[in-house]
Amino acid sequence: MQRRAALALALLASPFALQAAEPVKVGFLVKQAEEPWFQDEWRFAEQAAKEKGFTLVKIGVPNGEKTLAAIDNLAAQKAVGFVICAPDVKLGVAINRAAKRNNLKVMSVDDQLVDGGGKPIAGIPHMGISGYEIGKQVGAGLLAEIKARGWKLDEVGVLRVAYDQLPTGRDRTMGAADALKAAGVPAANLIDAPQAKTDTESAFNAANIAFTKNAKFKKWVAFGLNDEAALGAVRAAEGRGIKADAMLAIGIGGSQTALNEFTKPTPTAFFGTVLISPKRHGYETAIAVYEWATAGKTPPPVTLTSGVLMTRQNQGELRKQMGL
Ligand code: FCA
Repeated sequence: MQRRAALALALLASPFALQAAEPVKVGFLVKQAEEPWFQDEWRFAEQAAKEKGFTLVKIGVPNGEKTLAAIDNLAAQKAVGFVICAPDVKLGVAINRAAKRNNLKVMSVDDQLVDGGGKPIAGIPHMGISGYEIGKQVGAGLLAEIKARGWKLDEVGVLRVAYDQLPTGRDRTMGAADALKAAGVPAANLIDAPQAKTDTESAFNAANIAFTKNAKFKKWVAFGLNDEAALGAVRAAEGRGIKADAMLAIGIGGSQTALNEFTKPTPTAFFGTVLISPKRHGYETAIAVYEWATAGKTPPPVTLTSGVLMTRQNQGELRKQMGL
């Protein structure tokens, strides 16, 4: 009798046993899949998946509609959760709701999700960079090179390629602007160039307008929230005949966008970048969501990572040190 009961139980349990044998799925949703930074994050998240034995589902989510569709898609695939860098942080409430409805764990990476009032959403763990501090490193790097070139602070135009609707974007570029102002760059030399998106083309367009309006400056420094922003400014300057001897830009990232510039035989005005870690952001967040869903280990509410200035000279060494 007892044996029969045990058999019946085993039979009952078997559909679950079958399900458990299927690999656990974790989503990784990014706003700009074509950007090298996000390719790197995906690569390191894949590494995590391989090591821990789960399946990574990578989806590009360029807008709100695609984001919500991707979450439904993950639910249909029986994923346990996802990491997301959303196309608009104000989608936070909708993303949280969709995740909860589908019983999916959600963690944000790079861009922290906010509610309607702009406040981070409690219950969505986040890993991002220390935006303001890293911005200050950009500023310090520019100042050191301004000094090395013997430029006077008051003759230099400062181009801030701005994407202020994204808090980390604003923090980063404000950190750089504050560092330059604190060192004595006149506030009037600071020119904002608002970009419509966070890619090179948008930065190029924004910078072009700013250069046209401020032709009085013959020397420029530029920065933005990422390497693409800084690069857009460099390309726009080149188009107007402002070359590496009169222009200096430092980005944030250190992925292929920056490396391509560093490997050109003749140095461009893309002087450097603050190298941040796609390895930590991709690998650690993917594992965090996996362990949260499968072992009940809640990730810390906020983790902020640091960066280090990378130039043509130290790129090889630095990337090696960071395991890239
Ligand atoms: C934001 C930017 C990306 C990258 C990331 C760390 O999402 O748009 O380019 O800098 O933060």
